[in-house]
Amino acid sequence: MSFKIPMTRTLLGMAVGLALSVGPLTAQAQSDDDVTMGFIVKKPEQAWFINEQDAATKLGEEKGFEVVRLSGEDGQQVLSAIDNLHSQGAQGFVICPPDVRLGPAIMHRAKQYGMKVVTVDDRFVGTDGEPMENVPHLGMSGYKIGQQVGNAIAAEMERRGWDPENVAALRITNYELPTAKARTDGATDALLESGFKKDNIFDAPQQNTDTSSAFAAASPVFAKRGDFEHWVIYALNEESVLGGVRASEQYGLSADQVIGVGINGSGAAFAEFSREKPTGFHGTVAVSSTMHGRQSAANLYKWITEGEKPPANTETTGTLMTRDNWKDVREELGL
Ligand code: FCA
Repeated sequence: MSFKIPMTRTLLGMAVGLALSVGPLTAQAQSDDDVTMGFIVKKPEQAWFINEQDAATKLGEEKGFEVVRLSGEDGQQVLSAIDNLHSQGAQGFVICPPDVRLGPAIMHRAKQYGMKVVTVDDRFVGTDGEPMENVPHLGMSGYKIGQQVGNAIAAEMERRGWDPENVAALRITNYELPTAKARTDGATDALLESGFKKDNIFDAPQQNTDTSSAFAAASPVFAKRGDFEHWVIYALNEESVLGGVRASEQYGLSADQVIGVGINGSGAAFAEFSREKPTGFHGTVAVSSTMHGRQSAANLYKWITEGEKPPANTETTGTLMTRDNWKDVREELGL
């Protein structure tokens, strides 16, 4: 008699366990209150990524799932972050990888743990050099946003009455990252269409996607091309454009000689617009990092709980933000 109750419990437990592992609905799904996901970012100190992680965490609080915020500044760190997530019982993670070519290695590790993966901002590239279409992605529509940058620069050049013959462009490039190339290509094409001189575009290849790598890349270009009085500056993001603008200042160019237009619309731009005097940082195409963080986490949550795989690729758009309208745009985009 005395063994009956524990026996029943064991059988019940087995039945539940079985249903969870092989039941038609539950094979993919989890009960809502035990979902844990990671949110791994390549640059945890940058405002863009802090905001994305904040937005995902907030959604988790609303919906009742846990978000573990992790840094993945190189391949080794990403793989340990995945191990760490596994030990915390996570069912998947959102990631902006430090190098898109790590995609296959990251997916290999995630598969070992049965984790679901979605990328945000920087899309994995497979061994064939093509985007990994089977990993759901959400990111900027890089080329279009780049065109917005180019158009904004062209409009400001016209407003200032600059003659394109005498204007140089500092193009800070990162061709290892496809979204970065798409963005600077879009800006270049828009500038050329507006009548910008192709020969006046000078490249500054940066090693990373931050301000210091852009500063280091930009300085020698200004030093070599002292013959130009007017400069425009563009790059994959505002952090990098700011590096270019700081280098132009160090070289002795003033705010009215420089038109820098970035991309992101994060704390880095707000700090610049809040300065008492304008700088060469004219504007930035703002994209909602809040939406990127929230939506990618929502997509993964739905995949974990309902078994619905997110769309292969979601592309987001941007709005030009300048010293004049930045507070309004910030509010509109929920930043
Ligand atoms: C890349 C850039 C970030 C941000 C993001 C959307 O990861 O490095 O600054 O622009 O895309």
